[in-house]
Amino acid sequence: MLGALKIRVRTLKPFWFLYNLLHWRSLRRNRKLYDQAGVRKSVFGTIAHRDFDGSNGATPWLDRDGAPEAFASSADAASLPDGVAEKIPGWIEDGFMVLEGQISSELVDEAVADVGRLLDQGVVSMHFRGEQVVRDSYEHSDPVRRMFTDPDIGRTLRFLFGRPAQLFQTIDFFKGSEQPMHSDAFHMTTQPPGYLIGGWIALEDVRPDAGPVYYLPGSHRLPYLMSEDLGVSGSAFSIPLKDEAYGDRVAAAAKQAAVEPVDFLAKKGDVLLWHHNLMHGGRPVKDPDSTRRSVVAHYFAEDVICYHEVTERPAILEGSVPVPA
Ligand SMILES: O=C(O)CCC(=O)C(=O)O
Ligand SMILES: [Fe+2]
Repeated sequence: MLGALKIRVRTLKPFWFLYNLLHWRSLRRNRKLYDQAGVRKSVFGTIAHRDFDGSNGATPWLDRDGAPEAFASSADAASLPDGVAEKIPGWIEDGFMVLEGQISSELVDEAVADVGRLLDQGVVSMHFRGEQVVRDSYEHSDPVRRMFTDPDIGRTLRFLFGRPAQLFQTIDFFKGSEQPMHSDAFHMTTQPPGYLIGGWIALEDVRPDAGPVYYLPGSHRLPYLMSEDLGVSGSAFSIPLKDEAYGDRVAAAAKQAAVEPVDFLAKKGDVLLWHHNLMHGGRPVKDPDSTRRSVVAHYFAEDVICYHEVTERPAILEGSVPVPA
């Protein structure tokens, strides 16, 4: 009963307008960006893909036609960390890359111990999101921040975006997430689209029965699915619930494109970077006693509008940190 009421309140636009007003400090950066995008709306109101003029702005350079040639003639490729330039054609084609053993075992151990300490001290707490997770440990944990602001990762992100990256929103998982198939573009949206990259770090070796992350190579090149593709509509006061319609559309798009999922059997310290529109999810946890310690971050590029297409809310970027490149 209380749960249903909570869901109902969370669909009400006036509730979020007040919430956004309380976060005016972090939302005021959007005024300039909305003006540049020709959006004549309050930065405290709802925002969704249909509010933009359809031009979609500047597509990330590696998503444009001719990206392989643009990459081949890029002088900046010399700035990439060792071994990464060879992975760029795979990024263009498949929408992900793995930086094997990028984070040292010592730093991973430090981060795991530090999140444990933060939980014990009540600085962070468990949230239920299908599974128990810790949100935004990077805001409190120096080792977690050090993993995600690794300069090799920063240089790679800067190259992929063509702009500096900001670290935002981390989620620590203790067990497999079993997350339904999705692309982050629907949950954590940017305008122009394509300026968000998922960064996932294995904090232990991942066993096949522990609910590995999976991804669908090449699915990032399918059209972005936005609210107007779902056939759901809200009202002047409420935002529609979209999860079910979205899940159906994603499954249909993957089936039509005949792209098959690939499990990521990561080793401790491996980093997986995925494209904003790459379909991915978490496999079922077959062994209920298994753990799958991992932590994921969402990086966005500087000077883009960040919002949540699913809830039509602007993203509150409080706490986000620049990633040195
Ligand atoms: O760790 C997982 O299983 C998936 C996490 C994910 O999809 C995300 O955070 O965007
Ligand atoms: Fe995701």
